[in-house]
Amino acid sequence: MLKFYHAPWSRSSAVFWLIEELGVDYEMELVDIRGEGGAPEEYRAVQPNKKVPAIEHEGKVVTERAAIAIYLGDAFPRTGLAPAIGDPDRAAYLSMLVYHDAVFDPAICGHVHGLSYVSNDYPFGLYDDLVANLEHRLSEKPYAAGDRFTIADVILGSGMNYTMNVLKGLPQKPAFEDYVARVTDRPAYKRSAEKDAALAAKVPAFQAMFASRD
Ligand SMILES: N[C@@H](CCC(=O)N[C@@H](CS)C(=O)NCC(=O)O)C(=O)O
Repeated sequence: MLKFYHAPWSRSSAVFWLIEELGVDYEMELVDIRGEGGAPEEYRAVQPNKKVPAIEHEGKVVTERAAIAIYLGDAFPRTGLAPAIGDPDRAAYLSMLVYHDAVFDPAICGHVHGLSYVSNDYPFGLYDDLVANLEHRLSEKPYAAGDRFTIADVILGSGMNYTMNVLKGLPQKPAFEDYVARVTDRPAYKRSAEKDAALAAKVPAFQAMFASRD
């Protein structure tokens, strides 16, 4: 049985969506990353930086969201959401999936936190280059890997949805809005979002946050 280490409304929510897309049986272990002192120290034995997501499958632990997404797509190929080796879409699929976590995620964080740098300072390059690249790609083709929905869209769609609509770290460009609307209009996304919101409602940090807004 697949074990999924998760914290609601976090980067592991993309893996939650992915698991719903794949329709695999799993057991969820909630990790309290928002309590006093962060995730419990014992969790470091699973994820060395105490971050979610992580998975355990057939006795092996996989960490880092991009690796988890690639692993799950290859381990559960039935849905065809991971272009296999030899498939012409695999190059763009892997490139965009890893681009999200290696470039998009850190460049957005740097931008939101006011980090000023030149491209060579960090491996993820410039925020403006990222925005231009995404706008170009998503104006040309409907999905991250081209003409079909793949697991790269779960990762990129999840990240863009959050950063554009919640974090406000990505401009509301028509190509971005259309893309996010397209990829989140899937039953698996809606199922995972509903379950994740129910889990988030039980997290004291979110309860306090919402109470303070009332
Ligand atoms: N590089 C990690 C990043 C994951 C990550 O940043 N997770 C955050 C949640 S959004 C976390 O677990 N934070 C808890 C902490 O840092 O203590 C991955 O891609 O899996």
